[in-house]
Amino acid sequence: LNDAARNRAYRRAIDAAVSDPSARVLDIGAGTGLLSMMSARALEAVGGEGRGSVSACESYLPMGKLTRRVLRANGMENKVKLFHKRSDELEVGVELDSPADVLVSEILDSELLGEGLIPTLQQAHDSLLVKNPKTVPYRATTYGQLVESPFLWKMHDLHSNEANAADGVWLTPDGMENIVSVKLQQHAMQCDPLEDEIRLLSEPFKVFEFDFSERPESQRENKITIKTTGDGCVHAIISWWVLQLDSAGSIFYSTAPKWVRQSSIKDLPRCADDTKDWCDHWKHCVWFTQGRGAPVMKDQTLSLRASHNLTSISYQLLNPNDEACNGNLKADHLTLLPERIALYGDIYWRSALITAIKNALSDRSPQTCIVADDSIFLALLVSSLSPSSKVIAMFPGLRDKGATYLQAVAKANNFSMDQIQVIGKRAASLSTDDLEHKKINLLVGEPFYCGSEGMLPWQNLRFWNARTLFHSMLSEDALIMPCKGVLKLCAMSLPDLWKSRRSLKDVEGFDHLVVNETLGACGDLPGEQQGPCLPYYVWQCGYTKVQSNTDSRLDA
Ligand SMILES: *[C@@H]1O[C@H](CO)[C@@H](O)[C@H](O)[C@H]1NC(C)=O
Ligand SMILES: *[C@@H]1O[C@H](CO)[C@@H](O)[C@H](O)[C@H]1NC(C)=O
Ligand SMILES: CC(=O)N[C@H]1CO[C@H](CO)[C@@H](O)[C@@H]1O
Repeated sequence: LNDAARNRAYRRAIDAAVSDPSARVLDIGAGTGLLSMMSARALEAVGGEGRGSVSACESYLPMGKLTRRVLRANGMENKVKLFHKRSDELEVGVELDSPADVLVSEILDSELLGEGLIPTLQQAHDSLLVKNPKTVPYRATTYGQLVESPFLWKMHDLHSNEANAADGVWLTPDGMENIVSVKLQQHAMQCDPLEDEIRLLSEPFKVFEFDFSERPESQRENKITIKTTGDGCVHAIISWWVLQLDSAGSIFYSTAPKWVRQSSIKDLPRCADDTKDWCDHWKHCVWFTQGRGAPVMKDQTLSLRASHNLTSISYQLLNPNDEACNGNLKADHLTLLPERIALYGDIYWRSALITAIKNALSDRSPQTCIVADDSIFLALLVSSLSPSSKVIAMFPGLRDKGATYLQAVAKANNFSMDQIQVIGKRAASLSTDDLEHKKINLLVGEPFYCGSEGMLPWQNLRFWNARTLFHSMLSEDALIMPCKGVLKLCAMSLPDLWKSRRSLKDVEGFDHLVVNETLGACGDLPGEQQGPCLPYYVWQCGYTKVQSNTDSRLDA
């Protein structure tokens, strides 16, 4: 809603599409009702009041209530018919008097398809729309570009990075290179901050086109021939999309990276105007190529197979050098987020943990060690460094998958599963029976809780909570690692992020004051509604500047 370029583009395209006074407009996924109100206003402008109609559906009830408040605030409650339903629960003859001849919608995510664009369009074309309806947007096109980027490589190739660390610990032993990996999917990420680190290895290429005025196929495949523009190693495919909003082809909106928006490559429509703001709601997508990536030479011709199903687009580089990617992942396979793969391959982080555990084990041999969290790294490390210890892995998130994984890598790391017990429950459910009435000598954690990724940093104080719960089971000289947590704060200027979340007033002529409390906007709000705490990687926040010293701390 704060994306003025998007709003303006929709407004212009809706004004162009709603040209017939008897138009029946359908808005799927109404949100605050902005597109419906734009349609109702366009209808009035062509004298369609009382003749045409605007119907909207919003299935998420709290949002639907907000839609109603916004409609009321703008005197539109009688001009837009709102249904708290999914579009596939609407019927012509029940909610709709007749099939709609204009479809307006904005159900797009960074990857384009993730919010169900295809099934929604299919059902709308089958049941809710006339033949050859007008649609806003008119068309979406996805693009990709081959890049070399050590930063992105570290986010998925754990095996090679672990080999470089040469510390003898193998989360991904030889022959099991993919046993810990990122999900084989597009990962939404702001790529502009990587601009100086990325080497482009091809021009942007077109991947798929989606015409909203036709019933889309459920799946398609496209074999793309790409000429490389430099020597290097293809670590990833970065992709984005461009919307053509009007049928005439004069209104565009693009989520392309900065380097594409700034160069004027022919065939690539530029943004309607180049004032597009940084945005948090649509990022670029990164598809990691397998393993070390595909080495290429300048002017080489590569084949890329792109395919999509109902909800996502995937790629396969058909290159003799590309390490074959085995789609059939085994049961012992673990998928982690790219940021965690990068951490597990980080030589400094590894050596800090290895040193801490070696120190803890040096002056005695602990009999009972608890891994309080989901750390496969620590479970493997303690077992392998101290064969005489009993290791109890809580693995509250990984559970059996964690046990199966440890079993698979045990031999390569020289430990035996006999010394490991995986509990697979929360800390509170550990009993003295599990410990065979022995005391805990070593309590460790990274901390890492599977499923808590992307939460606020203090969620990791859960380790402290576990330590408190285990208190009576700890031996007198028990060692706890980490022994201390320091939560640091600093004030920052984040103008891009702030702008993208600032409270709303007028959006293309429609009063949105009523939404800012519900949607949790920043700025100008009374006291405690101000400053919602949201988890973000700072490097993903656009422009940033540190505004205070970084020594402010809260000790735990
Ligand atoms: C589409 O493909 C992705 C990636 O291959 C897969 O994860 C997803 O389950 C598939 N979705 C459907 C609806 O088939
Ligand atoms: C593996 O563990 C055994 C038994 O503790 C030990 O004798 C051996 O040296 C270890 N091997 C390696 C390569 O660490
Ligand atoms: C800054 C701003 O527009 N604040 C508004 C947020 O929403 C409340 C409730 O509708 C309004 O009273 C504020 O004026």
